[in-house]
Amino acid sequence: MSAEQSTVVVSQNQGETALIMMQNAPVNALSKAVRVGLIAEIEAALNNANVKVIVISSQLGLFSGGADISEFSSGNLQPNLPEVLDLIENANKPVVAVLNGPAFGGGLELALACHYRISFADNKVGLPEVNLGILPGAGGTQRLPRLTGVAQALDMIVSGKPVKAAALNGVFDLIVDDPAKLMSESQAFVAQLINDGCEIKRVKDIEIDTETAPSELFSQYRQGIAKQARGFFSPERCIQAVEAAVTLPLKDGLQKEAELFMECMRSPQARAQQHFFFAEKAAGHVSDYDKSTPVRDIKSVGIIGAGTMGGGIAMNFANAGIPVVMLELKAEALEKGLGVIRRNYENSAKKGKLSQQDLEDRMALLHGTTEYSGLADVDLVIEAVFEKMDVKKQVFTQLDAICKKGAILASNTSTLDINEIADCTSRPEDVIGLHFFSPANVMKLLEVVKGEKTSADVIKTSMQLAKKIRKVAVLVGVCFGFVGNRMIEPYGREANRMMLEGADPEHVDRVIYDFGLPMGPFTMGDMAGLDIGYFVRQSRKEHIAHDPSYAVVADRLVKDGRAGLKVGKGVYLYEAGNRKPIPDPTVAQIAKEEAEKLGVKPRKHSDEEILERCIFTLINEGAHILEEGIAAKSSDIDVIYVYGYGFPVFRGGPMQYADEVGLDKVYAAMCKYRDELGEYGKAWFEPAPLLKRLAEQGKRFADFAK
Ligand code: 3H9
Repeated sequence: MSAEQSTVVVSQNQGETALIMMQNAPVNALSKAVRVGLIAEIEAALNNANVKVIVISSQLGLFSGGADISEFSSGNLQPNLPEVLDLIENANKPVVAVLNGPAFGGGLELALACHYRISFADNKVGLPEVNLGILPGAGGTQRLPRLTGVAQALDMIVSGKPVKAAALNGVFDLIVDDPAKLMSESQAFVAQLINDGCEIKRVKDIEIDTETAPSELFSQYRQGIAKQARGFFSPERCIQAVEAAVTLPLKDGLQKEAELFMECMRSPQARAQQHFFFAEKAAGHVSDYDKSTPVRDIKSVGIIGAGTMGGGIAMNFANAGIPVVMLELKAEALEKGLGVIRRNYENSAKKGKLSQQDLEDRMALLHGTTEYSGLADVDLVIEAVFEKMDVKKQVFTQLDAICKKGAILASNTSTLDINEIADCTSRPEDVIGLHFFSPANVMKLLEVVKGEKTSADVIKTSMQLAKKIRKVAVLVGVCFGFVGNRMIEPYGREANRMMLEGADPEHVDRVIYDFGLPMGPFTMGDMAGLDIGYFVRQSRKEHIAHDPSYAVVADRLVKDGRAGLKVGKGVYLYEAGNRKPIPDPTVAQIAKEEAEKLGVKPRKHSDEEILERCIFTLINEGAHILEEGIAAKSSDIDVIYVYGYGFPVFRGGPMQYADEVGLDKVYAAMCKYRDELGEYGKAWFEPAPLLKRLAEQGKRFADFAK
């Protein structure tokens, strides 16, 4: 492509300056067309005797979002970004990057290869490649430490977190306070540069003072991130790349960076994390509404229930500046709820995450009422009352009578039928499920549950509102437990059944923890309270009655008063004030007794069996959910599992994990356990028809569209 043909990179000469502008909407991803365009425009400027300085900037609101991630899987990478940056660094005329907006990944690397950099103070820059399972592969790991110092570069590259330009020492030659003056001050900078004889400052000529980067710096850093980097492949490679920057000249360091980059790029984790990047964006692409669908104005929110859940939900809205009215019928409960919220904010303030002023501002947005009439004027009500259909129906009948026309009536139910709830009102089109995850002020996930009659504008409003309160919303359909809790059921069931078959709970938990979840099913059950699961099983007896072994050990523990962490004993024992689970041989004894009563034979469980029985049955349920249309796409399930259940992002979510393992293997394992585990196997291991079909066709869940 010639310079004239490129539309994503344009250039104009202003006196002795060639101004090269990127305009590849939406984020100036450095796609092949941009790379070709940049090369063409830079070469044209270098060949133009009238041009003394080259400026690279952007026509869009941001400088660049980095390499085009969608190109990684196509392999269509020539000319590659390092080639473009080589051309820039070796140019015999000064090249100035003017960052008129955020620069991430390859976008920042492009700027680092230039001879001068200009930005405004509050602009955000970063190298977030680690979040995609890779590392900065266009010189970022070599050039950033040379400019800003090893410690800051290491932290930016390994954490992936952006920083303000003004906080990035040594990188910018000019920082402008007022973004509106960026271009005029850049022009003055360039004029001065020309006046001073166009000196070229190449980062490759900077040598790192090795004394600033002793080996302890790296070992301490490794130790410091060990917990959060557990299971991840790329953080360690990021560190190795920066280590190379300290000891090697730029050319060799770039070679090392390229090797490590390719090692990461070829890893399943890179595929998983890049899948997840697009999965999260795709969750917002919903076919139930379009651009023309109106959005309701949500200026105030009512919340019914000031307990843990209601309080957590309320905080989300207060944090976003939206006033909240909280309803509790008893003044005491209301006071208590508001007190808990204040204490939560105070804890944040103590940790320095919130100023005293912000704390007071947020509390001022929270009002209480003990009467339904207090909710008459709000635009959205979310109920977080006891999880029982009768109770929910009473609440919605009252809301129907009280709330103004056009108000959205939402339930935070985690399991119950939204259609049944909606039908007890005269306005089922205004009713929707907004399923927050506990703790609701912390967890990023929101399952938005559409009923049969929920109107498109209510769905659209809910999805947009989720963004405003900084949640990741996934739209799902109605069924027991929706997506997340429905899929967790077989996972917990298998863990319990294996305990009955003689597996040690700590063995099961260890396998799941090693797979990458924050904790295993038994530790999770104890934390949530074993009585919660017991209660759900009581309400679903007809669905599990055919399996007399279903969670019998857990049932017995609850009946024996072992409800989990909160009472100091559940599957594990706990010392007062300590959350560390202590294995208890009594539980194995209980399991043995129950197994004997039921005639369940003891079985030796390999790590592989534990993992497959817990995770593949969860995936199999996901396949049902997908085919039933409860989730619109497999990537939506992945988003729910990563944000709602701590499924490791380096596996991309359960459906991506299945696609990576191969659906033929998942299918074969389901068949194996179905055939091996007798009646129990027949009851619970029948592969979902969709899993079978896709496996036979050699396809992936990601290929499935309803
Ligand atoms: C890299 O640079 C590697 C190099 O080191 C080495 C190379 C050799 N590519 O988030 P938004 C899409 S790796 C392709 O809603 P915002 C996104 O999917 C890259 N597409 O906008 C969405 O599509 P859709 C390192 C991209 O304004 C649309 O653009 N860089 C890319 O809220 C709008 O996105 C990163 O990791 C991309 N790089 O936020 C930065 N980025 O409309 C990743 C976005 O179909 N990107 N899209 O859903 C971001 O963090 C944010 O998108 C950004 C803009 C802050 C830039």
